[in-house]
Amino acid sequence: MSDKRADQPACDPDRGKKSVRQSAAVGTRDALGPPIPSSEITPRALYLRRREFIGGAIASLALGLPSPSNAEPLAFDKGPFGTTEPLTPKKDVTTYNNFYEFGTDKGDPASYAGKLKTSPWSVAIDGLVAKPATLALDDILKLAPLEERIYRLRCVEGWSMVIPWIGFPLSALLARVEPLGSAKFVAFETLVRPSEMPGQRGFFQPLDWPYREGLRLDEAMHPLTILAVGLYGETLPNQNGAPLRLVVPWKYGFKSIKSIVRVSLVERQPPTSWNMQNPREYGFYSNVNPAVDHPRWSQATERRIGEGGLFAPRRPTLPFNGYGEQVASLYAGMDLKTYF
Ligand SMILES: Nc1nc2c(c(=O)[nH]1)N[C@H]1C(S)=C(S)[C@@H](COP(=O)(O)O)O[C@H]1N2
Ligand SMILES: [Mo]
Repeated sequence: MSDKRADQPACDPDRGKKSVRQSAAVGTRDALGPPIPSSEITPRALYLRRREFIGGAIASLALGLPSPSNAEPLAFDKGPFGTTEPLTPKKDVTTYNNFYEFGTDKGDPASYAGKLKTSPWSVAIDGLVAKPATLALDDILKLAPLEERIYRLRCVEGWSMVIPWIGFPLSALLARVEPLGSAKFVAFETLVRPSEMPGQRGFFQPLDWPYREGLRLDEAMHPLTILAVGLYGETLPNQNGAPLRLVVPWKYGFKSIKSIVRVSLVERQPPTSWNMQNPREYGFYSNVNPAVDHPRWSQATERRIGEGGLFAPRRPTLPFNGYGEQVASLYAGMDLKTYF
């Protein structure tokens, strides 16, 4: 790794403060309206296929602009583990982002990700599996019913949000390829496409591409771990990782890798992007832990985005981001200061 990258204050709490939306309004569950039963909705695949023909495409072609939103409604049921905390306003969820493939400022993903072509899309699932497969997004969507999961997202930079994701358990995708007994970890990769991802072009490259993440197999199989295809009832905006991204709510946000094109079952702990970039600052496990500070800042508290901006009181950060009841047993007997 070059010194240039090691010195870069990449996942930095001060980065992008200028673009924090100081929204007073706070979303609620009611803003979404009641979930519509799946049986009353056109098959999901149809929605996603329609995006190729209509969506925002015609309007943006006519105006010569990148489409601000190709969002299409999704059919879903209410899933387990949802928090009842107020939702972070959609505007914040979709304009204050980390997605370094599009740039390092918080506003860059919303500005530049509109040009990413997310259809067609397929995911290669390989490695230590009985049935390796390359699955088109439509086939992935048939693996399990979509659920809404309202999760807290805690970024290692010291901010958090509450996001109503739409997705399904990662375990359903893994079951499809039948992991072998020798598989102990799951590795994930994001798309590399410099022509559509300005952060992958030019002189300064903050990370080695592809963006890589990984989980232990038991973490990957845990029912809290989902692949998200939507938020706020609609398909994912590109800046949030369309068309398919991981969400692991008890870990720092950088584990929740976006725009996934490859999932590999492996025997050994796989290399992961932020750990490669700075192993002293970013561990493989990266479970949210108020008792283990980042070398350059405390992790004891967090700022909830949308709650009165920089002047709102910080909240205490909870062990495992408040999901300890579900996941603490995965780490029984492990020293979480060593395995941070
Ligand atoms: N491919 C990719 N995935 C990524 C990132 C990234 O830069 N590239 N940033 C991560 C970080 S640091 C966070 S906090 C979350 C942010 O997700 P959101 O923008 O949907 O809130 O995405 C994670 N997934
Ligand atoms: Mo993050």
